Amino acid sequence: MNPKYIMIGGFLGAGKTSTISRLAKQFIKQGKRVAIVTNDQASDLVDTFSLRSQGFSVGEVAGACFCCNFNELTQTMESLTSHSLPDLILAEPVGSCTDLVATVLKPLEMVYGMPLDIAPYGVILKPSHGKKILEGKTGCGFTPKAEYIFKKQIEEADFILLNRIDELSPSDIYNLENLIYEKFPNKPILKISAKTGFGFDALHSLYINPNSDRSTSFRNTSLELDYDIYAEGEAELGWLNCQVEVRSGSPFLLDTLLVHIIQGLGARFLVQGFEAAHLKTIGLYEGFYAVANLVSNETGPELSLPSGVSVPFANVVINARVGTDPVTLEQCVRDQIESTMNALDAQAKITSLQSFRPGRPIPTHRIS
Ligand SMILES: Nc1nc2c(ncn2[C@@H]2O[C@H](COP(=O)(O)OP(=O)(O)O)[C@@H](O)[C@H]2O)c(=O)[nH]1
Ligand SMILES: [Mg+2]
Repeated sequence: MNPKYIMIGGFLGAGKTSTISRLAKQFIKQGKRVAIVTNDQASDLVDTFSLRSQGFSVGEVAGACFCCNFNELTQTMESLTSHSLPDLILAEPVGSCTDLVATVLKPLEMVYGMPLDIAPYGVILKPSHGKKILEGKTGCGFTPKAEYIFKKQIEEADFILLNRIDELSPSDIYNLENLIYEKFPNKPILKISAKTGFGFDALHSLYINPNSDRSTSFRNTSLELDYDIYAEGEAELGWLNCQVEVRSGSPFLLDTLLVHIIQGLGARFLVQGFEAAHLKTIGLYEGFYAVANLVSNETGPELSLPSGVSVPFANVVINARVGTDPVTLEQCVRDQIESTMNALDAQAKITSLQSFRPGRPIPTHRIS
């Protein structure tokens, strides 16, 4: 049997990492060998730290997206498969990328030598931004060019994963489903919650059921994409990854540290009118770890993986994708770190920091 390549797309903060983690656990429980590939425009990716902390075998493609760094994607897969061949490779592309069928899935199938069984492409719809963008409401937080990417991601999906079902009322679900049917007729929708596990049996069987493979309507979408709008939409987001060492004379709660950072950053962006696409942070100390997130200006901070521990030191990784320029973003993050240190009576040393706008996507291959 060839390894199955399952790529799960979706906008920043849609729930890709949470879905991959839950699916991986489900597959491992069944005795399957699973490898995960993460991806970011820079190094110091919270998702990689978080998935590795959960015990998964993870390879990271850093510095450019899968589409523009296709050879590194294949090399990473080869290094993950060199000792023993996994049954499944779960891959998470960058949340601001689209055109992934033409630039990743088709090249994997047609150019790459490794025999892979490529699963239908599921894209997660993020309700907080999805509702406003699909309704065509102006002032939803992102510009029309960034919204263009969001819609193109959904358009190229073989099926849509409507996530965070645990938070939606029956009428929210009804309205969102109708909006999706209206804009993307005939696109299958699967309702899931990566938090509670709702819908995961159906998702799991979709991936292992041979009838859902290429013999069906798999990847018949030929996406028409304006790369100028795509590039400008991506470049409207400021991108920041940093690592910080935090220490204090008296132990502090790791969870409180992370929530304070995320909450404070969220408040700064809200006040200044910068839309937060996704803020996430992980804190690590001697085998303990905690993760906190914020996925839009309207949702509060969430301690997604609590640690419950008090620590004298923590290595903290912060990733922020926000609708503002990188210089302002960096200043906000530096100010917030300082204010959190004052609140917790701790000291911080920033050991690495990258802040930039994503460059124009130039795919290694494009097979339309
Ligand atoms: N309530 C709820 N939260 C979720 C769900 N899926 C993901 N989240 C949260 O949404 C945030 C972003 O999730 P993540 O998987 O990192 O998104 P990604 O950027 O697409 O990889 C995290 O705080 C998750 O805990 C869900 O189904 N329900
Ligand atoms: Mg992620």
